[in-house]
Amino acid sequence: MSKKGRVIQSTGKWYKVSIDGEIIDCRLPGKFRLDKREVTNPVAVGDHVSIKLTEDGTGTITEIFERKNYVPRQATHGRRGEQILAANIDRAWVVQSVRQPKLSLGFIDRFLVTCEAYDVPAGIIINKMDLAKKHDPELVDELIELYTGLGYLILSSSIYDSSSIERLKKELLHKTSVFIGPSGTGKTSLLNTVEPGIDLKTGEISSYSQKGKHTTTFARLIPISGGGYIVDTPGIREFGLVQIEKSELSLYFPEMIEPRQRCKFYNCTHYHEPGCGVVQAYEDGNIDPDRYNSYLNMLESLEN
Ligand SMILES: Nc1nc2c(ncn2[C@@H]2O[C@H](COP(=O)(O)OP(=O)(O)OP(=O)(O)O)[C@@H](O)[C@H]2O)c(=O)[nH]1
Ligand SMILES: [Mg+2]
Ligand SMILES: [Zn+2]
Repeated sequence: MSKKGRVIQSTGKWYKVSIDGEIIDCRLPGKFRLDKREVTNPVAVGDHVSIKLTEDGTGTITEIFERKNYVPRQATHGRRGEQILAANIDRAWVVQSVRQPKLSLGFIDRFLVTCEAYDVPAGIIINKMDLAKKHDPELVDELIELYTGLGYLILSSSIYDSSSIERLKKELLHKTSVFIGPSGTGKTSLLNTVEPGIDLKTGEISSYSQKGKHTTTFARLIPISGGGYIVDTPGIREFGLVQIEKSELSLYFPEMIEPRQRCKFYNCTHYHEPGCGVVQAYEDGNIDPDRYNSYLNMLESLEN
């Protein structure tokens, strides 16, 4: 008998598929692995699938339905292709902490570019605001102004500040959301606070490196009360940018869309070329220096 469900967890060979609330452990036939060479995981958390039940109570995935969208990152460990972090997502959140571990603007911008390129609405969470010191509050205010101006949703939060949790909860309701960020920024803690009772494992920060210890080890889709789902993902050190044409990178920076139309060369990379509208906009103070710096770092990392 064939049934439709949603993949809520994937751990190597086995996939947990939720079918009207019932969870079935499923296998994936080898042919799906051969079909899609460019991705390292043919089925991802959030995928809608058909399964066939087997006699022992497990199942076999027989069909993967077309994805509305997905969040990819460049595969790590020298593997070619991309890894799908989560599929069929209404909003992908990059979770950073103001301290422990320290904030990475490069991570945020690579994440946002990827979301732009893959049509995933993005949001930014700056967590652990209770640990803010010295100039941190002003810095976060500046980030909120910058990214809001670019059209992104950005929230500051602390698991000890209930109003920030209520604000976040409102954005998560009736949506499938995913939390992505470095280890230790509080992705799982936020989820536990938004949805008390699920009691997922969280981990200490290493006092030596001030980084997380990779407590969450596999992505998992969790239903939230009132409606909606959150995908908690394992911490990632770097958010590897997927392959994008160098001359197209600026299409994924909202503030460059208009000025790039004034570039003298159609394949301008907005770096060394004469008559560049983007460099002009930067020199006129209309593009934030940190964002332009992120752009140049990404440009350098791309192959073509
Ligand atoms: N002070 C403070 N600590 C927090 C906050 N959120 C999380 N933490 C702490 O940060 C540590 C790491 O939290 P986790 O939720 O495990 O972080 P994670 O992002 O899920 O980490 P990985 O699963 O390794 O990717 C835990 O000790 C949490 O208690 C916060 O808002 N403020
Ligand atoms: Mg976690
Ligand atoms: Zn240009």
